[in-house]
Amino acid sequence: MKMKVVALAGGTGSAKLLRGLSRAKIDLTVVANVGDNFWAYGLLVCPDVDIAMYTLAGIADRERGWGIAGDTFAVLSQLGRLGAETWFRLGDMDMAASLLRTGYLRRGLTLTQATAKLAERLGVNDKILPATDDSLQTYVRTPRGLLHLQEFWVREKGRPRPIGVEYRGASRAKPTRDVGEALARADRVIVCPANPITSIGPMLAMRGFERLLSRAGGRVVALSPMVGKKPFSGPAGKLMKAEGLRPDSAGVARRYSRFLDAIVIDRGDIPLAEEIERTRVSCVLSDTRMRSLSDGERLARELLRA
Ligand code: FO1
Repeated sequence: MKMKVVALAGGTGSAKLLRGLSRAKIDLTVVANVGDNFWAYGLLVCPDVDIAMYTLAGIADRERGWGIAGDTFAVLSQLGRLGAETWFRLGDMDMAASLLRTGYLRRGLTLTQATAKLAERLGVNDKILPATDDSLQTYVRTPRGLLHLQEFWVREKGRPRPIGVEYRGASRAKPTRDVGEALARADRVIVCPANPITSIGPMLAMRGFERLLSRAGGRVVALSPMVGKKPFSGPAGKLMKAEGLRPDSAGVARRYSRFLDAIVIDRGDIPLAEEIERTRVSCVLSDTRMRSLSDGERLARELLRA
């Protein structure tokens, strides 16, 4: 019997590890963040669901970290000509998934069902589950007001000073039954190297999600997204500070300490190991930077053993 592994995933950093995990001989279920979901051009775009789907289908644009390799932007150009704002660069092929998804949702399918249909058509063998079927979106509080995560990160290029984060809808959103069942059955839960505030944070903000993790079948193990005070990608450091967390692997371990059994951190962060272990999270040292597919495969193996 294959080991049942559930990976909690966000965007770019997570995708690199998912590529490695998909090559291990495991039964993989990805629980994807929905806090980045964004209505653009009348369509629901689900960046973290889609990057997981494109990665596992082998068509992701790995360089950019989002969208489909070789995509074009003809529709976006025409949208611009017609007067739309085009700062959110949704590619032509990428748009196809959002078009169908929006249609499925209008016909009454859940996001989970819509995702399963799209992933199947793309030949994905692993399971991809949105963390919730309810509306849950991340907003960043800044001196210029409240900005949706995509407005903060893409339109404003992460420049406004974040003061805090709001997970809109979190008090009503519930993890889906599929997510609950996958976690209960899991032999191992892996928290991908994702932004703890904007990628994993929305999941943890849902009532009951941390309890599901604490009761998960197997050990819960994270790969830290931080090396020193820098994240692999994105605005994790700034947002961790805004939320009162130290922007390093010890801050990540502290945020997850209620449910985490072990964390893999970079060898360069060895001075943090003792502090992490004091939170009763065991610490494994490794080379955590993923420069190649083989780094992702090696880290996947280490996480399955940790
Ligand atoms: N990121 C950008 O930096 N610029 C973009 O124009 C952009 C468009 C985009 C379209 C679809 C999609 O699924 C993702 C897209 N992203 C873009 C990535 C996205 O903003 C974030 O990196 C993720 O939300 C973080 O996980």
